[in-house]
Amino acid sequence: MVRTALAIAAAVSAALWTGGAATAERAKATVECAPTAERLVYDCKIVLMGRKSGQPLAGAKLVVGADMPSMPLAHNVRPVTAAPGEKPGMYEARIELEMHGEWALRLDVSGPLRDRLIHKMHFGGAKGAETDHKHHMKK
Ligand SMILES: [Cu+2]
Repeated sequence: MVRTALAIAAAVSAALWTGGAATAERAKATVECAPTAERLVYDCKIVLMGRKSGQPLAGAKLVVGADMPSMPLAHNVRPVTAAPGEKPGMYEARIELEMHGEWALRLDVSGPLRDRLIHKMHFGGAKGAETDHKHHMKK
């Protein structure tokens, strides 16, 4: 019985060791989103780079989600898979938001490395008092 307990302890420390050794490269991103002709639809250009190397991160799978930090659970924007852009490390995604305001884009990166980046940015408001609100039904 003692022997079993020792074996389990050894397995746990091995697992911790593997996790602790993860000094792998992470990702960083620049994001630019431009309005389209369609309301609340934006074309986003994302550049992925290695955080340490600064080198473009080509051949990644990038999934872009969006949420409003100020409104937890209020929105349900479907994540979209970005398409490769003009140059290595560039990606393009068309996102459809539900209202103007501050959004947090969630960039899920996989392929050459795995990472999740949260990128906060403000959308819309060019006309000032935008009151369009798909989910807030009270008027
Ligand atoms: Cu909202």
